[in-house]
Amino acid sequence: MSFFYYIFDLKNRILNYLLENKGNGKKLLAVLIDPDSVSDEQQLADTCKMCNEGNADLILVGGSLITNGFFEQCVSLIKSHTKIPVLLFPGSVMQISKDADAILFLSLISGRNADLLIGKHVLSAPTLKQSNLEILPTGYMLIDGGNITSVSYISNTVPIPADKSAIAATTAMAGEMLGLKIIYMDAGSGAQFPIPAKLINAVRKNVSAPIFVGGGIRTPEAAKAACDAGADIVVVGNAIEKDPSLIAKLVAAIN
Ligand code: 1GP
Repeated sequence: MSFFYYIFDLKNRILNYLLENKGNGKKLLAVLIDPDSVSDEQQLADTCKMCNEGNADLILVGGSLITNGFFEQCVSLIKSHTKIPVLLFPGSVMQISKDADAILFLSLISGRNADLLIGKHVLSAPTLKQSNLEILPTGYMLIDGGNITSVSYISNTVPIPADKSAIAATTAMAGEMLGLKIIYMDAGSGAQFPIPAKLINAVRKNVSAPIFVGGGIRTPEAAKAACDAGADIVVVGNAIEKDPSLIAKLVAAIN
């Protein structure tokens, strides 16, 4: 490997990690930490410990609405407790921390809210350019999970109906054609139902980008079903907040 390739490789460290695991058929677990749900530093340290012991692959940090002003401190504390890559999953332009490894640079392609397709990106671009964060251009797609979630309310967009696989597939295809490197399908945190296998599979058949699937996944069986349908990375937040010992069971189930 040439020196220049090596430099290029470092710049795309997380994307290459996702692509490599996708190529090897290894499924990944991403634990979502919502700073608003963290009550104190000890709870955060305990969650990180469970991520380490349970062999979680990625940690996502973010939330639709953060009211406790704990975001920056939360990211730096997580980094001090674990070597697992930390990816920002921002609900707003205020959720940027230079301490993370990468940012899911989300374009909400299931919606028609111009601000979330390009507007917020313009505002955050100068800050991101100056940071060392790896930028992961991500097509973010909300899928109806049976209830109105914070993300659909705050984003002021209508999710794709869960039985409209063709709409989801063509939306993901268009996102990939626009150059987005990752597709993230989300039923929203606390969704009543996770995204159906049929819809995940329709997207899988039509895009080669790594696919994140999250929202309403509460059991190892549901995580495995998402992976069997074509997800490369499953994201679990709420269920792990309630029972961090689930991490190890989720990792065991998907591989
Ligand atoms: C939400 O995909 C994540 O954006 C995780 O959802 O909290 O329901 O696991 P849950």
